[in-house]
Amino acid sequence: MIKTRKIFLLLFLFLGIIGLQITKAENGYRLWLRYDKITNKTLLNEYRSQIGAVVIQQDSPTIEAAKNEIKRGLDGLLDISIPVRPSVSGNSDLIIGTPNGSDLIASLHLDAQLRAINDEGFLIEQKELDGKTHIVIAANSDIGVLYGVFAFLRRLQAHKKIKGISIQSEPQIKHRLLDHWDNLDRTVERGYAGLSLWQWSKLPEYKSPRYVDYARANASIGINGAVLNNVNADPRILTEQFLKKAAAIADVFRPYGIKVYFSANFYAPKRIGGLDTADPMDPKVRKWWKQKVNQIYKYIPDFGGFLVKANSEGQPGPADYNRTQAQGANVMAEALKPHGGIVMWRAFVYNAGGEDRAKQAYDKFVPLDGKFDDNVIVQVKNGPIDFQPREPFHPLFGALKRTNTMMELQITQEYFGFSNHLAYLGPLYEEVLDSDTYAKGKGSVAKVIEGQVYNYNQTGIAGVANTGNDINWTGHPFGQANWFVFGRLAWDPTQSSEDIADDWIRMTFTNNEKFIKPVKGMMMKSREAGVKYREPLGLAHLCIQGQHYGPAPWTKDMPRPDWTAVYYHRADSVGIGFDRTQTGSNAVEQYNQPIEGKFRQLKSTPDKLLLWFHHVPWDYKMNSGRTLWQELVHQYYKGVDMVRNMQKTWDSVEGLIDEERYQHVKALLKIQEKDAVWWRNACVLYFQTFSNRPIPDQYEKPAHTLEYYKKLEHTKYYEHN
Ligand code: BDP
Repeated sequence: MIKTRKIFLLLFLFLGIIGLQITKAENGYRLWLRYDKITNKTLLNEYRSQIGAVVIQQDSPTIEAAKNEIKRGLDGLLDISIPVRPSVSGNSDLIIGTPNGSDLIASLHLDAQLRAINDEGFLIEQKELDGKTHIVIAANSDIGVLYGVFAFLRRLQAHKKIKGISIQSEPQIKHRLLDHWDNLDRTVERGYAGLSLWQWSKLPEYKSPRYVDYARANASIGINGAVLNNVNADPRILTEQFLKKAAAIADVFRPYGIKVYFSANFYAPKRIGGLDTADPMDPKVRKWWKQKVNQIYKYIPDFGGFLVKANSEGQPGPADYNRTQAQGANVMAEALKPHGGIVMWRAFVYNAGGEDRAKQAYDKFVPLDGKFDDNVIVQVKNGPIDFQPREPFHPLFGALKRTNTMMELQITQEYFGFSNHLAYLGPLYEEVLDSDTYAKGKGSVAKVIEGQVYNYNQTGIAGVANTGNDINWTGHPFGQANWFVFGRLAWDPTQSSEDIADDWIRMTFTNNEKFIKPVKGMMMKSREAGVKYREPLGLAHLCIQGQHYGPAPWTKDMPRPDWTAVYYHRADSVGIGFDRTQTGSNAVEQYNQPIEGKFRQLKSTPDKLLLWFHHVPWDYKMNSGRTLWQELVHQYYKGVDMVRNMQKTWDSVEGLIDEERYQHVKALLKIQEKDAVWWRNACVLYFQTFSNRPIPDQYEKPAHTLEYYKKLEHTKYYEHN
């Protein structure tokens, strides 16, 4: 009896330990930089035999960061204390450095290979030295070394072979930034993961350790800049008081290759400078910007520059003085130029009651081509309206031949269910980057922003951040994937978002194929699901105005027509959709042939953009054989089904990862399912009032009336969830 009890006890203990191993509590703080011990014994031994020591012969704050990271990573993954030494150990080692800083690296004959990559690039190569096989991480600069270290650790985290390794990698885009829409009071515009990371009231004295982890995360995916404050900019960020605080943040970021930028308010010369004008052609104003910029560089010697939202959604700008956008941008560019700083001038400019909002940025900026200084980059959102779940690519990509043009993507899920919904945005980013502009024959949007089409001397890409002070940084555990994929694509836009998802899952959750395969499948479909239950077939902006979470396709009578839903969908008894052909706004003319021709014709417009470009009759026969009305209903129902399938997928992986994150995602998927049904029912019932056609019998009937859904608009999104 006693014996059996003992056996049971031992068994319980054993199971307990196993359970603990699998379900070790995870709060998501470590993001994708978890360096837990590799549990696959063979692989572990292989790695251990391939990396006896780390050899570093040089020093600098960035090399120090690389050293700390590689040690932290290897100690964790290999579960040993890896020696870091200035000379080879006699075994197989990992040799890290630049030819200028390390004689060892200089002796390895990597010159030709290093010449072939740019300053931020790196090589990871296997090399023989005195009969031993070593792995070398080499770069032209210290920051390249750090990027190489992160790339190497990523391979180990993803259990990839390192035998015979040979990698050359360099960023294709120069400025790779996160734009934080963070206010100085720490609220975050369109932020759904808590308060701003920047603790302004404690700076510069207290530098939260979180700033280092933020910098590590960014450096690990190649992000090299952060705009600290909201584009709807508080001019006080430019006062000395805040410069001191921002300088403290910049000091923390510097070793990680991250430059600090500010959103600048165009009226700063008036609001904080005491001038009576902000006219960019006024000599006093020009002098003010010069002095202000000089002052900034005293505090932050490697300051990156300004991001500016001007004459848009109530922000001041040069038009207030009858000056052009270029004149506005150049006054700041002129001040920044001697210091090497840049201006990212947003093309997100549109007037109330003007022409089709989708046309306005192109119409405003194309005539200014060539008028911007060469350290200005015009920053263009991925689509012509505003970060909708699906838009065609912005026609400004490829239209500016003599003006640097960069892209702005949204990582925060303003139109994608905030941090409540799972939407992997990699496929959205990939879709726009891969679109052919035909600016100079076939060639993608990515090539334009890489500067390969028109030889831009400054290139850039920015993502509106989804970070906040939530313990897991992004609210939804899968929100981290959007930060990750943004950085990876910014480094190299030709990568596949699916491969990046694969890396992310392995690093963030597990290398267990039983988990990876279904979860990757779920991620890859999640953006499309979000499109279908919200705005299928090229519809846009059907959300509740202001907050943008739930559906309100009936919205009209707002102060600005282009802030209403009816402006975008134009449903009537004949059909639905925005006619952007010659019979409508003719926005299609802004695209190059053959894209223009394709979008102009109903027949050749892809279903997914149909109602973006055409007003289509309800009985129009779609490619599927369904009528437009039936197809619209089908898409909405399909969107909900896809979310239900995501739930099933998630249920099927229970036990394969930690309980904490598993349950978190499960609960959020429940909310997402409820919301998807809400979107579907509200939209289908509303559009039915125009189509006057039935919801086919095979579909579940909406649980409530249209009136019910209309009322939900007036409760806060967090009340009815
Ligand atoms: C819109 C957001 C608004 C931003 C604006 C922008 O709703 O909060 O200020 O974009 O990009 O989508 O300036």
